[in-house]
Amino acid sequence: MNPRILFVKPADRFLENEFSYQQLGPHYLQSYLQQHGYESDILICYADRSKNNYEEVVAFENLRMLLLKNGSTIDAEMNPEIFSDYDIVGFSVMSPQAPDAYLMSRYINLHYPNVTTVIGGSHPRYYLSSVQNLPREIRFNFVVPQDGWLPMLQIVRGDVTKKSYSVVLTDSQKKIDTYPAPTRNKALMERLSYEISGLPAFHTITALGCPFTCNFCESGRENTRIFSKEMVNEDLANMARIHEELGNSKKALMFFDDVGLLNPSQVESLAMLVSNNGFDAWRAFTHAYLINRFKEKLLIPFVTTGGKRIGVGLETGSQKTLDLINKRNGKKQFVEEHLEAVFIANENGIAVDTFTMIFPWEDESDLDATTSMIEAIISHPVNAVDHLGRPLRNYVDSTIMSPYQGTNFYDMAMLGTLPFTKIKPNIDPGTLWYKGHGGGSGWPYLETRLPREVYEDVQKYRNSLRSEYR
Ligand code: B12
Ligand code: SF4
Repeated sequence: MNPRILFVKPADRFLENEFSYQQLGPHYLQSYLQQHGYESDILICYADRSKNNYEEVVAFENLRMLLLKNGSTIDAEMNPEIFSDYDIVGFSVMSPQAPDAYLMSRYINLHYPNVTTVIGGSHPRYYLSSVQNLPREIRFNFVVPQDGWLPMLQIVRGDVTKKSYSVVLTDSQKKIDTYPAPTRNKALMERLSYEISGLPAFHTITALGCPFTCNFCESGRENTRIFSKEMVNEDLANMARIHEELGNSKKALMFFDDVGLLNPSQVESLAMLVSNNGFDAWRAFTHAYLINRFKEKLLIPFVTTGGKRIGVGLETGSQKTLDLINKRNGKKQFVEEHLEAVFIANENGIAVDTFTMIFPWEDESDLDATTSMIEAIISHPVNAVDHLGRPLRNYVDSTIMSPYQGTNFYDMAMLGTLPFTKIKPNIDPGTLWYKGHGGGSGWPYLETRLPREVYEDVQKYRNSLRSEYR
């Protein structure tokens, strides 16, 4: 008999809205196992926001669960006894979700020691040694730091055995173009509430990794790997079908790739998939350097197939900080070029979602430079309207940089070469987030150039400039 398998997405207590985007990792693994004859369920945990303490207290009492079973859905108070219904429980974990994942593994180890536990996702990828060395009562049987497809199949087939310690299964395929499209569950997607250009939107990705090398970002060290065009097409068709089943007469799509618009021929190919599947609006990320380099050649195929917004990491208006970030693989990138890229997009009828950060070495003049850049962007007109007839507006996002393990800035901080900065040792992964409630950020620092309050006041001001809609 096949084992009973459950994937768990732990709660995101710090997020403003837990149902903007779905966490896709378990859905890629679910369809892959299905292809090999194994069914599985997915448990989406989320904070019970009617409880006052849900943010600080990591406990079952302030959690709810959405259980997606084959053909049925249960939405109820969290009941950890549910784990006894399964033989294998696999957690998909990003760093801020780690405390919740540990709460559940502790419970399973105590009450159901026969259940096999697995942890995968970006937390074990970048914090492998701390996950591998968790105290016995929290320990996972298997730790999967890289690709999950083959290790999960090995576990399910019983090709690998549990030990008294955490067994690490590392697999990193050069190519990912044979994997199936992720599962798409209507009951979950019905709850998602993200809009692009006034239309309901779902998201997907077409590639992993990034060709650029920003020092604050883990993806800067990951090779770019691309899913097959057929697989992406199938995924888009599945999403389009669910939009229709939900009665969304017009529909939008977002590509969450690290860098989604890479070059003109790749954008043309994506644009074709978007329009063939009947999407009315779409959004993707790109790099300012690519807009400056390719201009209309990059943007026209996007905009003529409903492309309305692009997300671009501008990071800072301070040239000193931009130089330190290494935004362009060792080559100089100027702040003026970033602004120019925004204006080129705006003239072509595309609104820009600009991401900026506050860096712990910045003084008042660095902060002022970024604030001025943001003010110029937010007041710049976009040459188009959205699907509700409103003028399209640029958007700004101001976060405080968090040096995650797996980034060059983290390594520099450890070596003491990151100016004015000391980060907390043995940091609680639950505080590792840079965008959450009220647009605020976690605080991983022991020392910074200016006091925390100064940075947070600037962040609040910048975020107050955001437009009401996107
Ligand atoms: C889309 C996205 C989001 C979306 C959706 C969340 C999601 N996880 O899908 C949103 C906007 C909500 C989001 C939020 C955040 N994100 Co984000 N996000 C991404 C992004 C761009 C794509 C995720 C994705 O779909 N990947 C595709 C799937 C196939 O990859 P995967 O999830 O890693 O799964 C594979 C393996 O990890 C493994 N695996 C995954 N789960 C499991 C489970 C088991 C049992 C097994 C065996 C294997 C396994 O198998 C899969 C196939 O190989 C990634 C970067 C990237 N390219 O991965 C960043 C990324 C995951 N995000 C990151 C961060 C920092 C955040 C935030 C903290 C930002 C913030 N707000 O402060 C929050 C955290 C939210 C949370 N859940 O706690 C970091 C994570 C760093 C870390 N140490 O965990 C990443 C790596 C980006 C980066 N380079 O900085 N994110
Ligand atoms: S910040 Fe963006 S462009 Fe830079 S390495 Fe990360 S994903 Fe790539």
